[in-house]
Amino acid sequence: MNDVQVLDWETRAAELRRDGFCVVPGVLDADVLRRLKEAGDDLGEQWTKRAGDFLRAQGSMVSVPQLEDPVFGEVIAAPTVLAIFDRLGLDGAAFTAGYVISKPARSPRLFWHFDWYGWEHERSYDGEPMQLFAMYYLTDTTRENGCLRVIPGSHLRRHAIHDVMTDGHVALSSAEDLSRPEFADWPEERDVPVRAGDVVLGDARLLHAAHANETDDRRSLLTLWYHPHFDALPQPVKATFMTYVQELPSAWPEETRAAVAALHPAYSGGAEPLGRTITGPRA
Ligand SMILES: O=C(O)CCC(=O)C(=O)O
Repeated sequence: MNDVQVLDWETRAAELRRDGFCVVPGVLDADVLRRLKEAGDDLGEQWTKRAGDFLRAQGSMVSVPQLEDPVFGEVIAAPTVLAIFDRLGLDGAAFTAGYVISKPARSPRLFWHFDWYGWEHERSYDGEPMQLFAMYYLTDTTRENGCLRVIPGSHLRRHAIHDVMTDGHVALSSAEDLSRPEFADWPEERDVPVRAGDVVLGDARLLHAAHANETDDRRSLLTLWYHPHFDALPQPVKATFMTYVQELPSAWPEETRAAVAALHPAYSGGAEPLGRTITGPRA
């Protein structure tokens, strides 16, 4: 992992709070990127062979227990990543879950959604993120191969998409009806093309989607979920995040497993986890 040189961390920190996302360039070094890309593309290929069009809109959703190459664990627990959180004022982050999402060549767009389901808790409506995604795209991304799209500010402000969203992505995942509003172009949206090895950090409440992959190459990414200031979070939120934790692959070396396990949240109080809700911001 590279020692990241961002001169203006304050600007990045302000963007993340205001827009709901920011990009930190050049985080993965060439060797880690090559290993991640090989392993990520391979998992995506296996998924496509096995599952065919299941989750056509996403491409694949391969979770941590299946990420057997140790490089995934190395990236999850990399001191560089934790140092980035610290520089953004998001220290004390716990790690719960991760996925390889891999769009095959010539696959449809991903629908608008957020990764936050704790809207039942009042803290969802104030500024600070309780969950962040860290997305590492493993190829350079463009509009043509399915770069990320976001609606800046939608982590805190209500958007028309929030009024049509439904839970359960079954109909959306099969991408059968691309005329649905969850697949639409919206005037406020912004493309987030990146270089392979950059990391996109986003507030889990942010509305995001991806363009179709219209190229002949696979477009893979690793997305990881972190929870800054875990120890200070409300108890029901902590209890919820405990339910997100995924088993670590037994194929990882003990050292890698221990480094990731040290980032897992710890909560033993009696609070009930929050119900899964998709309310979205109020105003
Ligand atoms: O496939 C992408 O580019 C976006 C992935 C995504 O939306 C997610 O991880 O929630």
